[in-house]
Amino acid sequence: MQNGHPDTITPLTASDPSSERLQRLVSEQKSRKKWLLVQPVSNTSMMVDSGTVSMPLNLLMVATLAGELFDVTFIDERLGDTVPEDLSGYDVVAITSRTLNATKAYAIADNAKAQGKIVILGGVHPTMLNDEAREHCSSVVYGEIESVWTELATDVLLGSMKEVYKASALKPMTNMRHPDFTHALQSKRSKKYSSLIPILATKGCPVGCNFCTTPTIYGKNYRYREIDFVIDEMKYHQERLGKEKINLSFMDDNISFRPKYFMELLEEMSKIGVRWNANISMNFLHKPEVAELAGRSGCDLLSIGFESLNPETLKSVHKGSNRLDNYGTVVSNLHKNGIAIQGYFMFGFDNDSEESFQLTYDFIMENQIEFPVFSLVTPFPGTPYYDEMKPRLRHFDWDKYDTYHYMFEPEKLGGEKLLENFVKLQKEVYKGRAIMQRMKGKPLNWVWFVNYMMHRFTKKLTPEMYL
Ligand code: B12
Ligand code: SF4
Repeated sequence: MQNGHPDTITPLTASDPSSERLQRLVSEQKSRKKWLLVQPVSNTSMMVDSGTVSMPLNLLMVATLAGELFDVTFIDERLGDTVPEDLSGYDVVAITSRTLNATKAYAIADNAKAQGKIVILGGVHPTMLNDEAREHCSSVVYGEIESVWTELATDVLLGSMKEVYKASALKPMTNMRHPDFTHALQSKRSKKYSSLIPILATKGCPVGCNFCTTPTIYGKNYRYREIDFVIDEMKYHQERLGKEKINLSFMDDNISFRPKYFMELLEEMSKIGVRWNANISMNFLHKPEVAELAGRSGCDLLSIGFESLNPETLKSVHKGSNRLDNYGTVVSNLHKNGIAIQGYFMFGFDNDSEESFQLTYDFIMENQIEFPVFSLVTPFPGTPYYDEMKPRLRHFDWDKYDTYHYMFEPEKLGGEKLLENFVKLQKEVYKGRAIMQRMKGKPLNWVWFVNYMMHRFTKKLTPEMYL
């Protein structure tokens, strides 16, 4: 037990021979090997890594496992901390990467490799493009670290690394351990982290949108933790911070994919007084009792991928969870229960026309969407959409894969009209008058502040920024 929180995973079980071997190797270590864990900052020109940043739960999970056997230094470059040029103090350099920071991750990896370190790359981008990533490191971890940890840690101790670590089966998540936040709080700059506490209840999303990496990596799998363990982790944070009203942010791909689990989780959360937000798909949000329970359990905001108001586009990307005739009902159900909506809208599809922008504007204004987020459709490497669009892609510079660069010429609109309308829509939605209309009657809270920041930001936008 740790501060009343049960240690739920037993990675070193006596019954598993590979774990036994790892245990023996650990006990034979003369001194603990030193790991440097890095969250690279991206080189992208847009707002992506600026201001307050969210605590990287992915790298924290790596640190939590590694910290049991090794000495861990945790560097999150997005805080302003930098990786030293001279890495002589470390044995292993392990770096997480998404596509938008892959170039930076590779530069750090190349430097570590040149200094003879064991270099491990993990995260979405190395998983999707492991041949490319292998050029820059000793080993690539495919997917989540938990499923390969015993083998990886053993090989580090033996000094004999494999090129790729890929589990034949995913480990159940039911009793996943809670992350050790002390690693992320090592930095003097950790105050730059958002006050939202990252937490995970489920993993995977079988909806199967063709632009998303989740179905490619985790397939049709949808796993979840025991509700008791999730609640226990929340109580641990309440205790750690000395207050009941803590703000949690679920890192789940789609927290509501299994309605029964979701409703049970919310019922339990409603008893402990936390506030929370999450990504969610629309699959059953049209049912009033779901929004009612979400509100009662402390939900402040839900992030919903509306993506498009064009049924042809939704069909073309296989977004089966979105039914246009439900959009309005979903929004009003949530609003009735005091839940704000972060609505994601994508542009740049072949079916988009000038009318798509007007339709989106009208939808946002009529439904008073509090926090609309606009991005340009980005075929991420490894997804079916990437394979389909590859011959038409304008960029293979990963710094531009931040969803704020125009990736291909959409058939109906052409590039110029796409960007002109994309910029105009953002400016219109975040004009002072439009903000007042969308936010009318809403409580004066951080959502207003975000709108104010977006107002300032969108004023400066030009089509050229997205080229
Ligand atoms: C929650 C989330 C966010 C949150 C929080 C991000 C954060 N601070 O971590 C917010 C809302 C801020 C966000 C923002 C964005 N996101 Co996002 N996000 C996610 C989501 C749904 C879950 C990520 C997560 O934390 N999962 C829980 C952790 C525990 O699991 P994990 O990430 O899979 O990590 C495991 C493994 O990858 C592995 N691992 C990871 N790193 C390492 C490192 C080593 C060394 C090893 C060995 C293993 C390892 O072990 C980990 C533990 O099991 C993912 C989808 C997904 N499943 O990846 C998209 C996803 C990562 N996001 C994506 C995108 C595009 C974005 C944005 C660009 C969107 C935008 N336009 O603003 C920004 C970019 C932010 C940034 N600077 O990186 C894409 C990235 C695609 C790509 N190829 O890069 C994803 C994959 C969704 C998609 N469309 O496919 N995101
Ligand atoms: S609903 Fe969201 S998480 Fe699920 S496959 Fe589609 S984009 Fe990915």
